Amino acid sequence: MSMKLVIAALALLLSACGGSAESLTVDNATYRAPLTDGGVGVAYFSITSATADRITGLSSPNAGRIEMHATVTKDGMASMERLDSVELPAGQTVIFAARGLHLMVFSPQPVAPGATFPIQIELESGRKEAVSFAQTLGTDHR
Ligand SMILES: [Cu+2]
Repeated sequence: MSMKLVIAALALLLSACGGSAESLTVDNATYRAPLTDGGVGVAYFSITSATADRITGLSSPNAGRIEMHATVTKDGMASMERLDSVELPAGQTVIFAARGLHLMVFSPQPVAPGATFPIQIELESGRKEAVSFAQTLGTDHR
């Protein structure tokens, strides 16, 4: 093989390993601890998957259970709906934020000041992303 061919093959390999087709980006991951013992924590984040996928599960070594909820307003009344999965259209950012999609964290362990709260996001494709959620203050979990 000539040196030119070797370089071309290497360039191909490098671009294949660039990972853009597989990329998953999580931003603005924040966690609000409950104010009282036995309360429920809430977590927000935004997520972008380069390929179409779905969030199918969430877990944390520091929580009993994590659910995905949507806040829906019907006739002026806000209520929450539990979601089994959330669609991630290819290349589109899906935002979990106040008064919209959110994570509810049941039986959370207390987090030390300045420490992060770990949550693993599981996708239908089998991908798993371990995310460190930064603590924020606040009480409105919707
Ligand atoms: Cu909720």
